[in-house]
Amino acid sequence: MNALLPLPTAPLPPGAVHVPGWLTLDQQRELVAACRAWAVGPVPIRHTRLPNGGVMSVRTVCIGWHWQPYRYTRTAGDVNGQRVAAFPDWMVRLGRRAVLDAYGDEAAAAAYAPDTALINHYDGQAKLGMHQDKDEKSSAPVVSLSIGDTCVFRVGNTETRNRPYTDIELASGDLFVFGGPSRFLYHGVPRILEGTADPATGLTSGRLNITMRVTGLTDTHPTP
Ligand code: MD3
Ligand code: FE
Repeated sequence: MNALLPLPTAPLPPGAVHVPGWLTLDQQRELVAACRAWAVGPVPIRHTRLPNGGVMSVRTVCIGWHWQPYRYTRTAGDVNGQRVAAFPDWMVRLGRRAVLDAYGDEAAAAAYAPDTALINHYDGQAKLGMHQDKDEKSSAPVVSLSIGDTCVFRVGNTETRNRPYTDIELASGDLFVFGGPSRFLYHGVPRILEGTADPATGLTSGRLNITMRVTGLTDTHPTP
């Protein structure tokens, strides 16, 4: 019975908001150009090394603050020692519009002050295992923007990296905001749907994901 009907998608947890097609093609093109410049330097995009000796399949470049497992610093001691590029004001404004459109809360949007972004590039084989983002000393929302190939995005729970979770697809131009009770959810990217991108974004292959965050750090109170 009903074998030809799609299964209903489980509702997203409170605080998790998906806005498909939020970015225009022009905005995607501008973001691709900005990310392409940041990928060159001052700290080049690279596969992050993990403390266990492994290497992430995703390539990452950071702006504002540099993330390496499991802390933020201003300089990239695990890459070339340079200070990362500044977090631009235009991206703060984009983050505020994202929070406003996701929650309809003008006060929350005005108060949102992202100071770092992790920019991930996935080739067709790259994956991101289930994890929590908890190196930030703030529970402010994370704003995620996707460009290029569609991916399967796994939205988990706050207790374990295993079930229950829901798989959804994130396509080019989609906005996802994780705030409130969803801020410390386990999540991951089990699969890229290779070749699904519209080349008009300027991205020649793979998937680009930008996550804006609030580190909760200051230069007078950095992590040691
Ligand atoms: C939910 N990136 O960079 S974006 C990451 O597609 C990361 O590159 C994935 O997970 C990517 O840490 C997923 C969506 C996302 C990002 C951060 C979150 C979801 C989140 C933080 C808390 C809860
Ligand atoms: Fe994450």
